[in-house]
Amino acid sequence: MHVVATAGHVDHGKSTLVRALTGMEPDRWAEERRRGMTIDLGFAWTTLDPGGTVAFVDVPGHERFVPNMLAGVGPVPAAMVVVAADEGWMPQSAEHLAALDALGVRHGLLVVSRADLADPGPAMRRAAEEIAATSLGAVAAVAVSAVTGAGLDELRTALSRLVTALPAPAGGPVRLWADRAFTIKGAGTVVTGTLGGGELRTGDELELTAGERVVRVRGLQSLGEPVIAVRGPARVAVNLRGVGKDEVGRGAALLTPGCFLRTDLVDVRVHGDPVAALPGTLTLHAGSAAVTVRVRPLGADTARLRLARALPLRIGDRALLRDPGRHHVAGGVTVLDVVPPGLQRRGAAEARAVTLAGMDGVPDPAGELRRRRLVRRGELVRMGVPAEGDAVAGDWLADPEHWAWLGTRLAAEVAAHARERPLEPGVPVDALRHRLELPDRALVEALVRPPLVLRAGRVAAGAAGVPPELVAAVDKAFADLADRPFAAPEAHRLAELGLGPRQLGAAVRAGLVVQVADNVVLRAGAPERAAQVLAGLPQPFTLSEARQALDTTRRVAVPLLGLLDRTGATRRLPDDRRTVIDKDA
Ligand SMILES: Nc1nc2c(ncn2[C@@H]2O[C@H](COP(=O)(O)OP(=O)(O)O)[C@@H](O)[C@H]2O)c(=O)[nH]1
Ligand SMILES: [Mg+2]
Repeated sequence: MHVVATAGHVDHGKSTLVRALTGMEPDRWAEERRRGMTIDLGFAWTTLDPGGTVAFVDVPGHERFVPNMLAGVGPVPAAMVVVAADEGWMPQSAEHLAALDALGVRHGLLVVSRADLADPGPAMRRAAEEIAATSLGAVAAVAVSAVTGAGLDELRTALSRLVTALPAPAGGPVRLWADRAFTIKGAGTVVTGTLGGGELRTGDELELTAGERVVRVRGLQSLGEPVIAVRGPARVAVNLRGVGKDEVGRGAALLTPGCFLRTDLVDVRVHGDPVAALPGTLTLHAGSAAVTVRVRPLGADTARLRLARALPLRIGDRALLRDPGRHHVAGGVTVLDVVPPGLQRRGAAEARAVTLAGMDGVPDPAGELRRRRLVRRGELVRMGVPAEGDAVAGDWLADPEHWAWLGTRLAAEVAAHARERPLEPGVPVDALRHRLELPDRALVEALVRPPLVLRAGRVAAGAAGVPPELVAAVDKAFADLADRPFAAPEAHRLAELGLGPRQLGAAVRAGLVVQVADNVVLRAGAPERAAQVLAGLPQPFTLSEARQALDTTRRVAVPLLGLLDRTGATRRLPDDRRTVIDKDA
């Protein structure tokens, strides 16, 4: 199916043309028919050969109803611009065209209507010139009279050409902007909209405007017929279970879960009026939604928009800024960032303007990683950025350069800690998470690479090439002795854990433990710390006093003091007492 919107000034014959092409009445409301004027969006369809089914979104031309017009054209890729031969180019001809241009609509057709009332030539020349200067470019033009039927066959042919030349529909997630919601007795709430791309199926679960709320598709209709599935672009009516009509009115969106976030702060490029000339408050029209925004200029053509209500916007979205008071389309916007950084720091706004100058709204995974350094894959996807590549931990993606720098910082923190507190078995993971300002423990753990080792919730300097089983066995041996740094695991415990002479030798070489006697090992650094503890005793001290101060057994204390004597940390006196040798003395 193809979807084409009408555009043009009130009373120029848009609805009449849609009626002539489809045999259907696009004006749905009694009031519209009574007044002979379109107020809200109308829908009708026909089949072209070639081209297949074409659905029309017929828009109101009156200046009061421009917001309705914008809700209709927002998601539509092609437009039929209608100008009356007898009236020529009028204010809403210009405003509607400006809207199509702002939204970047690239496919269209010019129809000069009411050709039985005046020579269509002048209106056609003027309109063609105006259109050529927009995103639509040079378009085919047809003169028609709905009264005499002249030109209607040519119009069908031109429409066939237009729709067969439309680009293939985008796949990807569903974002159905609601243009209507109503209640059907017995069926519940029905939402209609133009599905731009993606596929909807009955039974699908969808997020309602990227809220936490998930709704289920109870039934689908397209062009008045029930269907199991529908692929965009298409007009669809979605019957929802357990949803009130007020929750899904115009401007709401039904979304593929996990693919959109709601944002009320976006950085955009403005195509149109110079940013410096924009008023501080405008209306942003995106999809079928219209919200008030505060405009903060950043660069010459970039700005930050603060939305009065959050919308499910993604990087690359096109939207439009309008000044409702002046009936003026201020410009189109391309969304550059939907989770922009704060601008509190001095000079941040200037720096941001420079960054935005280099962005074009085409999702750039590497660039996003470089700017964000660390980001969850799911969040990038919701921003509209395809996030391939390996996660560094969990679903965290990292900029490679930043990740390498973090690895270096981690090693430096661990080394500094080991120098300051040689007896502690490494730095707790949480402390490192804090120091490195990381959002997740898993990131710290993922940064631990040899010679660093992760054991018992701490990161320590290990030795390269130490088998992890050995590290684990040593950790287990000391697990019960965490508060007694000078206690050695019992010999039978070492044997149980498979720590024989060969394994202990390897653990000593790896710097995990020091051996003070056969089958007596302490954590690396324990002798140095013992000397510090002993220095705090009245000098000289006895073996028994040392044993008590170190909260250990004779089995450890005797060889440990022997080791301290040999390394020159203590001196044994003739009466068997010892003194600590003050190195600074
Ligand atoms: N003579 C003549 N009148 C037309 C033609 N097309 C539309 N009209 C009349 O112009 C008026 C406005 O038409 P309508 O389709 O409602 O315009 P819209 O506001 O653009 O949708 C109606 O009275 C139509 O009958 C035409 O080709 N010839
Ligand atoms: Mg109309």
